[in-house]
Amino acid sequence: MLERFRTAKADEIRMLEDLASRNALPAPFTGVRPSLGQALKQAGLAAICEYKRASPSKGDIELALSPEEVARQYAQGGAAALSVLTEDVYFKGDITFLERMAFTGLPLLRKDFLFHPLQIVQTAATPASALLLIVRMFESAAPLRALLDMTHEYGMEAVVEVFDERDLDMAREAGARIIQVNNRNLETLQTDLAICGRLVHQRSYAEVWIAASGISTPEHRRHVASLGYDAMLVGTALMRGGEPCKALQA
Ligand code: IGP
Repeated sequence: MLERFRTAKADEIRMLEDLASRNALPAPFTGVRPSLGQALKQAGLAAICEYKRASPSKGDIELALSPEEVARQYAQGGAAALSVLTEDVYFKGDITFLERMAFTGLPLLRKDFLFHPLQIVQTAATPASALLLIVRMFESAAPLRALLDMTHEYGMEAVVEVFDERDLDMAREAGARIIQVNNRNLETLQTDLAICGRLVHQRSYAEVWIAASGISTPEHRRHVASLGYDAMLVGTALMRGGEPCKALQA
């Protein structure tokens, strides 16, 4: 599946290369980017609430709710940060959602398949505080580090997604400070909450740790909190049923 996600970005990268050749890349956003890392390092388990309209494993999830409406409800529901799927082919996202959800003042995480330097430049033109880098999309730590450094140079943070210990080693070698453990295997799309339990003993307190995917009940939330994670990232369970935030209360 990861290879297909990569291929889906080819047109966008070509478009960015064309803009670059004409010196017409968008200028970096000049407003304030609230720190994601700081927002997640509060006491207790922080919630990163995701605007996710569709996914490859679930198909359409919720197409009727606008990004503005969901951002408003998430902010009211106590989200520490918002995650925004901007990938269009499989997730029906759009990069303009970032701008449309910025009014809450919460840190925004751009969720997409990013592996090319021009995608970092593209993200820097939006109000995103952070962007996702998935270790499995990189062959070694060096190209991952190059994108991480670039992200930091633009005043953004990188959330580095890992699935196993090998990924974690590579994330650290590349200089990652925010680690996201994905319970969903991006090759098979299977979710197993045990993944975030398996890796957590490796956690260092200097890092910010996020548990992501498949968290859908108050029991799941309590489990992730008991493991000592700084934050959980939830999409599907919040988007479903048109009532963002209801699923994880209680
Ligand atoms: C959210 P869920 O199961 O709550 O909808 O999962 C989030 O973890 C998921 O969207 C995600 C993701 C990703 C999507 C995690 N890593 C990488 C696309 C790419």
